[in-house]
Amino acid sequence: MSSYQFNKEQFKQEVCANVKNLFRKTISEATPKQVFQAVSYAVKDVIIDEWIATHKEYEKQDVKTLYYMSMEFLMGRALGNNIINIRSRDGIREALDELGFDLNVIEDQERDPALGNGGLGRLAACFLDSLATLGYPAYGCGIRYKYGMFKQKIQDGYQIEAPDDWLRDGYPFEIRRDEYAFEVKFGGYVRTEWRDGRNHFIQDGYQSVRAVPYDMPIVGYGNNVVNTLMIWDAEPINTFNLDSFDKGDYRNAVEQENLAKNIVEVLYPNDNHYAGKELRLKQQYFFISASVQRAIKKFKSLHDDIHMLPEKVVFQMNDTHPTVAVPELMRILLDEEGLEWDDAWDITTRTCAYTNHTIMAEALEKWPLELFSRLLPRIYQIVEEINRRFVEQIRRTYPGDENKVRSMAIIYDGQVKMAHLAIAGSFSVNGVAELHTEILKKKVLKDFYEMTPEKFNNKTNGITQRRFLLHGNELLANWVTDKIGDEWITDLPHIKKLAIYADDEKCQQEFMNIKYQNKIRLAKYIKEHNGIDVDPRSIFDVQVKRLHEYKRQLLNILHVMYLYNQLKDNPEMDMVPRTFIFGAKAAAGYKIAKLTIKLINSVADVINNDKSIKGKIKVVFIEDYRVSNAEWIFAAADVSEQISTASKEASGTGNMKFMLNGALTLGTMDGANVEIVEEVGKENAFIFGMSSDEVINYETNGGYNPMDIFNNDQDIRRVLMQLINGYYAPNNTELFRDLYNSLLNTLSTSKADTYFNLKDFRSYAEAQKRVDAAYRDEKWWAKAAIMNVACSGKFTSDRTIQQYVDDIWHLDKVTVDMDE
Ligand code: DL6
Repeated sequence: MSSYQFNKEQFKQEVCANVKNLFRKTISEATPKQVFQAVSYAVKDVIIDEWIATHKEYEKQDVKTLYYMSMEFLMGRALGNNIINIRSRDGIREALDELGFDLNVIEDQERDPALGNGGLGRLAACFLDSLATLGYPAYGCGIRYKYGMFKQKIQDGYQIEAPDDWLRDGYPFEIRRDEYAFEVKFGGYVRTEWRDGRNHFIQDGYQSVRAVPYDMPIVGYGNNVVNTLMIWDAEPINTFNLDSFDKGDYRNAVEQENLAKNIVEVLYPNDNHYAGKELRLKQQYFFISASVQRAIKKFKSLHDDIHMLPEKVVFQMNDTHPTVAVPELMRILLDEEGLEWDDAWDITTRTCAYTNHTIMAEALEKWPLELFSRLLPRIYQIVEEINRRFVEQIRRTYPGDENKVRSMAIIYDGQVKMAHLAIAGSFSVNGVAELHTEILKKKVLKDFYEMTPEKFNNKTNGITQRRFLLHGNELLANWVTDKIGDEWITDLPHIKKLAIYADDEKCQQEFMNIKYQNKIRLAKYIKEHNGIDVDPRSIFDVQVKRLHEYKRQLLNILHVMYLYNQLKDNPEMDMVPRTFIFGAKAAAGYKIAKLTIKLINSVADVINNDKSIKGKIKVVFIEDYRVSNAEWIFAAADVSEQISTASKEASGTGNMKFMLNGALTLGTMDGANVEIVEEVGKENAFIFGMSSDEVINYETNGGYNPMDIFNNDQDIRRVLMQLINGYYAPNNTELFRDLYNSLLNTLSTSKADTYFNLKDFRSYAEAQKRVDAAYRDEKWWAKAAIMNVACSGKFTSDRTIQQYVDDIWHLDKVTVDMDE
């Protein structure tokens, strides 16, 4: 347990001194923003000692270290989380009170570090929290994007993207580590030199950048352990390249400067979609080369024999984005360490492991050979050789079966297939939920699974309860602790003990009252941000996640339109008032997704302003959905919409956050929903729709004809007609034509209703009816909600991390004692 003893007076003094030193002000003159900075530095002061001690301990014990490589870390705000993890929230709240500030207001000053798009990046952040809390030596390796995930503004119902200048006021928790800067080379050509009895491969005529890491502390909960997230910034090698000027090579000097500036400029805002941009490949190689170099340098500072690398280092590749780690490690082992190929390959394939996060074909990274070889000439040579040997292995395993080569080769059809490279170069390949892993094995990666079944394993995702309950929902967290003690904070399965209270009427009331308070908090937020009055006694029915066709926000809003039609036909219809809440960012270039946002807002406009329905339905689109407002949204939700087309959502993690906060899942049997239902029981959720087998069956046999449904179901037909008759866009009847076409247009070459919205519509509407009926029975609902919280134990990222450690990483736990 933490030996840090919070001292209120000392803390207050430090905050005042920071305000003075940073801003030349007294505390009473300081703005909340300035106090945020001052408090953050005071907290960092505590963290720093533990950070130093942790790394000393790691060195002393010569630990095996994980490098979790990810293009994305969706960290969310650090201050509140750090305060919780050093276990000083009450003390700091009191200290700030005495200084005349409210901790919530101060926390609210921090810009969300949003260096990620959605699930994949947030998972990485949860993993770092769990690694530190469990005491495992680990680095996160990523990019210090100047602009993170864009800020979303809604104007006239449309999404507008604004830059996320998160570093504008400086970020108090980061530390620049100039001493760990590395050079990363791009382009040029490779020449060979025979020296010392072997060929040396030398990259010439290249452009390069200097990668400089910024370290961020990752604070374990109450255990003195502080790990590091290293995010890389890029700088020109020489800011003013005199040498180039002298040679008249002005162009090259400017290009190197631009390269450095561009590389870390912005996070690509695509989720589950590969855009194939050259700059993206540069970003990938940039942070991977720097991270691998740093890992090797650190390893060599402690060990003489490079063959020991797999015993001391493991690289986990978060999706295929970091896959150049495989050839980059090979390059270092071959070219810098002078190893033979077989030796280098053995070390590499015992060091690298790969996590797959999607089966969506459009997310698969395939780099054109021309681009890949031009940008990374030496890496390309190595990939060619990896491929040559891998194809030989395929042919040896399946003599005469060229189909296997076609489906498994790393280089094929003029492209480098990153998933194939990742699998060939890794000792472990995992999916992120049981169903997802089964689909990988049986379908998407079937050939690889058959050839090397021992590599494949499942690691169902998880979330950190410390952010998503302890921090995000203080009322419920305190209630849980009152009932069962606080072990759940570091051992979530303990929360099962709550089950005995599920039938207790007093507890049910307490629980529902907490939910009600959280709904009031969210209703206020909605009033402030959207100007919409919502009734906290209505059912809060929430779908917050990235906007993607497979996640089917369209199905949700079509159902709202249908419900509204019913109400219009029969204004006295008996229904529990419902507030449909959406929050979603769409990739800037994803037209149909952006149009869906516009549709949601247009439907909201019509429905929210229709007095005749007496407020029975409200529709709210929360602008700029992000980690910080997500915490409030989960806390206030009654219904968790997890309605992706079965087989498409690899896991989902929002589903787990809702469950932990006592929302009931309304969902398909997809991703981790399957496991949620296994834990809580089908009777405590609302399940609908086709199974993944049914979906895959349709897909293999050419889809289905949505026109049949259109022609036979009058309610659906009416809703669809409203997309093109100006019902929700009186001034532009064609506005939603593309959405209509995406569902029905059988004349176009692309298939209609790829994601089976219409096919699942009736089953969804029927499940929604069950929600309505169930909510009327307050006791039943309270019991089911408590059962959801009680059964959420499996979904902690602490469990996921422990499984990675046991099956893949084999790290040792370290304890850090501050009293030594
Ligand atoms: O594993 C984290 C998260 C899953 O929960 C989601 O189901 C999945 O869609 C997401 N995958 C990606 C893939 N991105 N790319 N490329 O974000 O991963």
